[in-house]
Amino acid sequence: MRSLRVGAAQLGPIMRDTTRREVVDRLIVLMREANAEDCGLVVFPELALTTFFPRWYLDDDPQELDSYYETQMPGPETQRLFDEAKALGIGFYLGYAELTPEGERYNTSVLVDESGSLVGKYRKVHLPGHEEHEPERPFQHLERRYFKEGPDGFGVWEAFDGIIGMALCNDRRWPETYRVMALQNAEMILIGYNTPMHYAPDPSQNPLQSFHNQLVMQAGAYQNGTWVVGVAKGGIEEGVDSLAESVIIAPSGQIVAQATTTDDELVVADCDLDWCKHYKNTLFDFDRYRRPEMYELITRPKTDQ
Ligand code: ING
Repeated sequence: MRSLRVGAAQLGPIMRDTTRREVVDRLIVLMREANAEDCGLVVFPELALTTFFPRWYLDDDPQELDSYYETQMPGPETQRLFDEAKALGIGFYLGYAELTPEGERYNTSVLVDESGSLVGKYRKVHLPGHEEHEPERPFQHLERRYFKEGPDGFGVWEAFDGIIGMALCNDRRWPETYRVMALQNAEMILIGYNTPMHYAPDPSQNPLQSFHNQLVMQAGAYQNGTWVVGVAKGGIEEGVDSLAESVIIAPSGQIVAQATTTDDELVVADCDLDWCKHYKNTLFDFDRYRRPEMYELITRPKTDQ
């Protein structure tokens, strides 16, 4: 049985003046805890190195804006996280803000295997929020101003004796995210998130944040026969209350482990990657029901009606 013990490493708030060093210290504490519980993989949140800076309009302080991005991964502040992982023989997923040498800015995650090698990189496709400063909002959500949409779509990588996919936050709300990776045989999809409880465009959704969070990831897992690991940066961060409830979900759609605090918390589960076959070889047998010509037939616009 291909069993992978996964640690979902939820983070509590990271404040504006929290240093990278303080954050990496917290990540290493969680990584060591995961190692002590024999995890092979530890999953950190989206934008795990800094406060969720898209909540502010920062054009008047470009230096502060740039301070939230990493120009190297690993870089001077994160090398010791990679070193610790290699020393412990544990892999990890890390979300962070990426500034490329060409000056492109992405909301990015990397997958690092147990040998400390960088296996894969993903750049967020679904950027929520808005492009221009909207001062009437209680807080901004300027991901569409501070990041560019990832140009590569969704990929999967062979690692941890399985096929691992990556996504970020808003991606988890879109069914295509899971399906595109499942069509590449994903067996586990890792998703870090920062989700404010208040959704300014439609506050009627506020009381449903927890429900929607579970709904989309449980459906994504079940309808694609894949594990889904959702990891929050939660709690009240610079006055904004963000959803925690990090979760590990089986290919059946069942929640097998969930965070109970809004702070740094490790959630551990043994994930049998062969469980995926129970769904990929029966109900959701894509070779049988999603042959390309069937897909084309189903998705073709119905012009003849
Ligand atoms: N955050 C949020 C998310 O999709 C959001 C944006 C908040 C959408 C609240 C809906 C409700 O979870 C990110 N970073 O994508």
